[in-house]
Amino acid sequence: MIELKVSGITCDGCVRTVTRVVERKAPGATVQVDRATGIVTIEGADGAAKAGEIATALTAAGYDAAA
Ligand SMILES: [Cu+2]
Repeated sequence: MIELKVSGITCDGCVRTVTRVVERKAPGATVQVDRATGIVTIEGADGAAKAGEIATALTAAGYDAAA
């Protein structure tokens, strides 16, 4: 499981965008976005390299992400 702290998730549209970006990087994973805390939980994906790859993709999409 990967857990990322993501900033800039302000509405349901952001939740959908973040979910889509993560799913593209981690096909088949279960993505949960907590809008209040900015915690994104990715079940079915593991490892620091994958976490970094997802964080980079989220940052490119406009959402600062830290593993
Ligand atoms: Cu939004």
